[in-house]
Amino acid sequence: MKYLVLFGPPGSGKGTQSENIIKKYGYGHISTGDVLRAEMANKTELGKTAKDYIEKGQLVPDSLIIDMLAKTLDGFKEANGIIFDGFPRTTAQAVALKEMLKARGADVTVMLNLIVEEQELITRLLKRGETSGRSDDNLETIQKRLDTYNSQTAPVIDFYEKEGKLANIKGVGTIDGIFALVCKEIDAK
Ligand code: B4P
Repeated sequence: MKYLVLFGPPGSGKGTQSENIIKKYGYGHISTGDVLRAEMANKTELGKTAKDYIEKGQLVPDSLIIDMLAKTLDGFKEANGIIFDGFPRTTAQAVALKEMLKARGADVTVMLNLIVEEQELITRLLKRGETSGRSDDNLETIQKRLDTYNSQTAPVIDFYEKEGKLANIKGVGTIDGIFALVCKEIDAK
């Protein structure tokens, strides 16, 4: 069973590449962003709390995310592999994931780090905002999300580098071309 961490700044293509991985490998998929948006749409307590953070371009507190993930993880007992999409986003989340998997006799297989420069990210997210209806896909919030990424999320790269799990992938080019690089890394593990 492979455990993939799909990582990168907002708009780097984590959700896009996850769809391709699911189609080809049939892995289970946990997108913390998707789960939070579903909670927001259903107006649950978690959704209402998350909305305040997401609309400010901030991260939802670690304790809420870790609790939410632990509940979701146990739903995937029969999968061939699992993709963590948009999680972990802080070093505390990375440590919690390591502990959660260790308790199941497992560990992260590889962290796929999609590298895309900032101007391209802004262009993509503004374009997505034209149709996504997402309240965080506007220029002001995108810039805050990028700042949050640089200060709180980018250090997670060092965590996985020290673990010997980091695979850097150029996230610019055609979606199929990037997917070929992603597959190469998955198949090598
Ligand atoms: P997420 O839902 O994870 O979303 P994202 O980072 O905005 O986007 P992603 O990288 O998946 O980009 P996509 O494939 O769609 O997070 C949203 C918010 O939720 C966060 O800001 C945070 O507040 C909260 N949150 C989520 N997880 C959390 C956690 N663990 N802890 C705390 N808070 C958390 O691609 C973007 C666009 O680019 C798409 O329109 C796509 O079509 C396009 N695109 C993709 N690949 C392309 C390519 N190669 N060329 C051109 N365009 C491309």
